[in-house]
Amino acid sequence: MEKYEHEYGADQIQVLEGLEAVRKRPGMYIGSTSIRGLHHMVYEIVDNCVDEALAGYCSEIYIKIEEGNIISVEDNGRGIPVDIHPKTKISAAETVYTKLHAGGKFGGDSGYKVSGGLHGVGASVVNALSKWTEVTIQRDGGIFQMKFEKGKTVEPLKRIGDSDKTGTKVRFLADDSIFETLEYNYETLETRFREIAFLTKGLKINIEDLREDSEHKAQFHYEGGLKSFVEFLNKNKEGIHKEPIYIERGGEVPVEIAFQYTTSYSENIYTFVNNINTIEGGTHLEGFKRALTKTFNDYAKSHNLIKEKDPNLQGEDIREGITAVVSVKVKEPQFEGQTKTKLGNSNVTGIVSSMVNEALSNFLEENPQIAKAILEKCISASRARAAARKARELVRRKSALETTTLPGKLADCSEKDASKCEVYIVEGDSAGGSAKQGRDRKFQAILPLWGKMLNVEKSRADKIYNNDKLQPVILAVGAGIGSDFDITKIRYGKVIIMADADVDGAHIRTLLLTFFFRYMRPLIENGNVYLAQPPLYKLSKKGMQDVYCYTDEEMANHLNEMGRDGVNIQRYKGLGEMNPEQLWETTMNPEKRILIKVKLEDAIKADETFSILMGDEIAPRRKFIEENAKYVKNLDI
Ligand code: 28G
Repeated sequence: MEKYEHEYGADQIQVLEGLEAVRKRPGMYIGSTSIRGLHHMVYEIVDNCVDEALAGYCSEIYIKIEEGNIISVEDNGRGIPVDIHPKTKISAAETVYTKLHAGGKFGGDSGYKVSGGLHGVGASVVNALSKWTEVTIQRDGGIFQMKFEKGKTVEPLKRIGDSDKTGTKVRFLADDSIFETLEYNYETLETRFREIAFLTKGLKINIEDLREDSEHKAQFHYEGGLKSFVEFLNKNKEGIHKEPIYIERGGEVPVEIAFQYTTSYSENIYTFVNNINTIEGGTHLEGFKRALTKTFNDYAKSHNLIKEKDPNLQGEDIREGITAVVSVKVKEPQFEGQTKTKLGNSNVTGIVSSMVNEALSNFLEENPQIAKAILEKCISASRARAAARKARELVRRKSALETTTLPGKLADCSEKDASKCEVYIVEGDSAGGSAKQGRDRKFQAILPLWGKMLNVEKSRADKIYNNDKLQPVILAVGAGIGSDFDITKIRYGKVIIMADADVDGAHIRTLLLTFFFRYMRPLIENGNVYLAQPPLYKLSKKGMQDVYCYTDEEMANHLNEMGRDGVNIQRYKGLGEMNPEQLWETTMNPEKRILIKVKLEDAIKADETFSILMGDEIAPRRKFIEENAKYVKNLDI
């Protein structure tokens, strides 16, 4: 009891002021008030269940989206303590829900929450941003309940019944005067809870959508932990060894790692700190990469797979085709980087790398077949990289010699400030011609592409440099590719893909997006890639201005407005059917056009999509196309 002393010392007014601050500046505490922040409300509560699971007391969580966008979360842990502090007369549970705990996740410089250490952080923020919250606790033989409105206690904790079970249940309705929307996206929540289940071996997570017209539910439970995660990530790829390699160590910085090599050429390493996806990597990632490079090189030399005098295999070669998940738990994590998702704690590098060195070298000694298969792939990656370097140098030399470094087909713009410039990558020569005539040549450049594009998913970097379809794109963008890519060198602030609204158009769009995703990812991350949206229909009627429609729905609405009689409907099958003026008016004029920004919401989803669409496996591709048969609406890749 003594240890609560100082925690309960703060007086009640202080507490209320604390939660008022949350309502005044919600973004500081929950990240944003968009749907993103709304989803964070659920994550904050579920995090508390996960903490209880990590402490070893909770094995199952139930999450429900109830009618009216009420969220219900229940765990079978110990239940939040209900004892009342003699001085403040407030229960421990009420304190958790009304006291603003130091260091909101998004607030200022304060520390982040550490899973397994700081129960309840975030619960008061969720409470403050909810119209109402209801907490029900089972423990000490009883059922206890308390209720809040906008963070204020309306019913303090009281015993409402008996129970021999234990656990916590929280229901809340997010405040619609704070959030832009209350419509939770089931898929988003499901994806995150699947991820948490992978990251928390053995934990059962149930999610159910009970809203009208939505019938979804799922249970996630992985005894394999990260090993299952890697199997999941590789489900559409072909492994070069059967099972992921798995490493787990406890201690001061618990580390769990799984990885598997596939026949693909891309490198997919996902890292987590305290279950938070560290998109920008950091010291844990460095440690893992360092150990991979060292251990594989040591093994290759000592087993004569490469000669003693040969140069070492480079990290890049050793990571070709790898899918890995690295998860660490750090007591006081320092997050750095633009989006604060880069681990900074410098001691973590050595901890991870020495652990992986030891475990991996043992593994390779015990599994020489697997070692050989992986190293053969690394060695051929290394050869391809050498060829790619030559090809790249050739491109560079060529461009240094020629008066212009730009591809011949490019019609460049006159503006010199790259941030104001746009390049339209246009499918087909005829559409390219119209675009060249229709554009505003001050700031709009046109690069026509024609013929069959290379599928980068099935090729190595050397092929890409040499490819006559991609080379113009690389040169026009002007910032290199792969690990050489330098976003500060891009020649256009907007790279706009303009393709027909048909199957072929969708195909070329996907090929280009795959290329940008695999070889110019910062371009997507930085929001420089756009899709032009040409109209699907033109409606004309005597005495009225022509109306362009971009969707079927829009057309139906306009037809009703215009009165259907005497309206001529032209369906555009391709960009080539529009004359330069029409193309400018409908698709290129910044005042009128619709541009779709390509966003990288979730790299895991995007990787999955591209390996399904572009990879070797046929069954998942058919399934994906069937499931997404409707014209691609959601362009977050
Ligand atoms: C259902 C939705 C969200 C939770 C617990 C369990 C304990 C706890 C939560 O303690 C207060 C402060 C530091 C110990 C801890 C129970 C120890 C013993 C808990 C949840 C007390 C918070 N018995 N389960 N908080 N600590 N589940 N689920 O919130 O000293 S929060």
